[in-house]
Amino acid sequence: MHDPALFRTMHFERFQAPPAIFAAPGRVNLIGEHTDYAEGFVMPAAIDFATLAGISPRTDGKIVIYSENYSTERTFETSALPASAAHHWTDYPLGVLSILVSEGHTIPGFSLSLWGDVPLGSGLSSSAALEVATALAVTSLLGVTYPGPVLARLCQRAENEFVGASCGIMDQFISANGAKDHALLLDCRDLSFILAPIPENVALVIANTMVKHAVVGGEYTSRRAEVEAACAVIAGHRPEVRFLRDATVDDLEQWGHEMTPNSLKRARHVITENLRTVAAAQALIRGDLSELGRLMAEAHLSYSQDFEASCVEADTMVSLANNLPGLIGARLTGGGFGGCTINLVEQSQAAAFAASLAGLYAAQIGIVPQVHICHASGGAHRLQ
Ligand code: GAF
Repeated sequence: MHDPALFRTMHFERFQAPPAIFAAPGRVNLIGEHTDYAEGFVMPAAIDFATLAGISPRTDGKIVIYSENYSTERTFETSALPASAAHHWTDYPLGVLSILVSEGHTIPGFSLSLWGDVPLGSGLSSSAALEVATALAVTSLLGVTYPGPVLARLCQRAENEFVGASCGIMDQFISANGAKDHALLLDCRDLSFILAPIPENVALVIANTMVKHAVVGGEYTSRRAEVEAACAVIAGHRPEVRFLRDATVDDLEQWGHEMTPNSLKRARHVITENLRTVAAAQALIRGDLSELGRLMAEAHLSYSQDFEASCVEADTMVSLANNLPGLIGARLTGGGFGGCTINLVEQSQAAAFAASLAGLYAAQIGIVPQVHICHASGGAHRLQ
């Protein structure tokens, strides 16, 4: 189904109408974890795994959504769209529709086909890819074009307000605005960004621990609450601190004793991670790969020890990578508690690195991991 022509044929045969087709990528985050909702910095790249959305209009007042991945079709009436999540994959496209309605749009009938190869539950933003692909498809039908950052914010709202996941802006932003061969340093306060070229001789090797990751509920949400509690303590003394983005390590030294031990550690991760992320972007831009690798290693330790968002499998994947030839830097990427590690690896060594890492991990953990050699890709777009 990688072939858009096959996807077009599939849609046509099912719905007897030619689709307009849109693609939105997943992402890998090089550094800057759990900093987005603290209005801090992140540096993700879009990757060459994506969701395709094919759309054609209908005249019977129905919205029919078909997922090729789940081989399932669901039908809704435009006059009675669900108002809340049903804990089903359709929550993501329906969430986008719900936000578009809240923006004043009237949703017409349409047929929507979906297919994606972003591994699910792996921390590579399959949900954001689905939301952004759907949003591009539906807005094209409406004849509306939103700038990438605005589209990303609408999709984040779909996830926050409809799906019920308290994620930040990173995943939707990079899916909508990624640039081929570049990482993107995003300031999550004002959504300004700069692109940092990834040198041609550097591969993004993504190693899946095969431990499932989820943003809805659970540890992601409790970490976010601990971060916000730490911020509230500092804001009690310095009201100008609205998010941990505004706080410093000195603040923790002064007022950390008023926080729970966990909140203090979570805040230390977020505050130092913001500094590391900006420094990492500068290192990448000036081509200082050894400094970038050092910052990624430090970020992993902070994520594992202070934020406690890693797991035995991810720590093992990172420490095995650290001993392999060609490694520039390795860390757990994404929301945490499983998912994938990102390994920046010299391109010439990438295939051997991937094979060795998979073998060592399988021998030590007893699970065969998926290891992908990826490239930074462009953001969401219409396919011709
Ligand atoms: C998940 C969330 F969706 C992002 O907003 C971000 O917080 C990330 O975890 C952690 O950096 O991907």
